[in-house]
Amino acid sequence: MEKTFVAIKPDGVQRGLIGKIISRFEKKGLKLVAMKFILVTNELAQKHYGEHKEKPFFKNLVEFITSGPVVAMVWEGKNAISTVRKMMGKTNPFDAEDGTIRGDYGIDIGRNVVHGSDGPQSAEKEINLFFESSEIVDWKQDIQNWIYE
Ligand code: D4T
Repeated sequence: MEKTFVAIKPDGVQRGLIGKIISRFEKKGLKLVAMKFILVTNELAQKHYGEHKEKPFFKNLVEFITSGPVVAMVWEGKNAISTVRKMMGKTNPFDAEDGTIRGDYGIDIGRNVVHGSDGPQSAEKEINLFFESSEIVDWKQDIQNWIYE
């Protein structure tokens, strides 16, 4: 099954949205396989957002993601990467549909509440950046027959 990296950003944590966001992924049927509550270091932020290094918003982005605790997670399931992206909605909450996380909880592109990997390569890179392989929990979700045909 596919794995994806998901983070609740400092704005989501500060606004008390951790439970609500995790609950959405649980209810969807995705399986949580790793989770930790951390402060992202400047070095980790630079690596995570490396592709945006030349962008004008890069400095603010790094300042923001290192400004307070983050919930880092790995979720697993069929098409987990695109499922999470769909559930998050468009990058800019203004464009995100109602019913998506960013559509329901965000206003500003620089405070878009959650992150989710945008493809298999970034998922692998981000999972390895935030987690040791020993931190990924291999477990059987007993209700799986009621989620998958
Ligand atoms: P993340 O990576 O946070 O899940 O967002 P996306 O994958 O949906 O979008 P992204 O990589 O294009 O942007 C990364 C991050 O930068 C912020 N951002 C983006 C910003 O502050 N100003 C901007 O103009 C853009 C494009 C929001 C998300």
